[in-house]
Amino acid sequence: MNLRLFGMNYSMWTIQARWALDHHVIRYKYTEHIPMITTPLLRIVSGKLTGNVSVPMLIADGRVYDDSWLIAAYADRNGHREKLIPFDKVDAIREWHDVCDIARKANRVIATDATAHNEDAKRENLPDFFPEFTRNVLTPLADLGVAYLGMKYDFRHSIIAEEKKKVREVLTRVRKALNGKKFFYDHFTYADITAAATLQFVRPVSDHVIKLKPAIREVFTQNDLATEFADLLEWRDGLFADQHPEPFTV
Ligand SMILES: N[C@@H](CCC(=O)N[C@@H](CS)C(=O)NCC(=O)O)C(=O)O
Repeated sequence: MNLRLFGMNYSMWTIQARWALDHHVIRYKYTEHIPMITTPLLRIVSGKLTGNVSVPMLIADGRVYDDSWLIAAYADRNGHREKLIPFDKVDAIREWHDVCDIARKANRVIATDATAHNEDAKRENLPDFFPEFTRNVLTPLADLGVAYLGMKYDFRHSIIAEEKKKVREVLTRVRKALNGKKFFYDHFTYADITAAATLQFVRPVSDHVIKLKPAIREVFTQNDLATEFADLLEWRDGLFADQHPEPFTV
């Protein structure tokens, strides 16, 4: 079977989709999406010529799965390892996906804002095919990228403190539900994956698992929340060590 996954290797949504596929040892050809630049390619492969297209996007059996939840469900239907979304917990786990999505979206606002104020991160964000000597003159392009994301997700006027409050509320719920345990439920499920992926933009997981350029790592790190939720970061690192010790293949 020929599976193709489009994603952004650092993105919280891509991480959770890939983790679900990897859990079930489902192989796929991975293509890195570069906002604006590979959008036409996404449109062609998905047949979605207008409206928003987003990653992760899985093309399997001639079908398009353009949402991390749908990809996790696909992995569960087609894989043979323990279910990540067991039938008796679909609603509860979907709720964790939605609750964590609030924090992921807030994290995206915070990280994009941090990128807008960090020239090195903007330079590092430029696609790799631009040679080093062109990068300084190309930062306006990176600015355009930041403005594009701002427009797409309409967060030009968001206030960072309010976004942090949303993340804090979600992480407090996660902490309460985990209550010092290894998993949300009696075994590893997608609820653990979705919460762990959300923490990528509080403090990214080690370079060994997902390699990031230094300034990008910096703008994805929120020192205040990382200190406040150090216990959850420790849990997340343990979960990766246990359940996804190998790097995500690029
Ligand atoms: N509902 C989607 C949301 C995915 C999403 O927001 N993807 C963003 C990642 S930051 C995206 O595709 N951005 C690419 C672009 O704007 O071109 C899911 O859960 O998979």
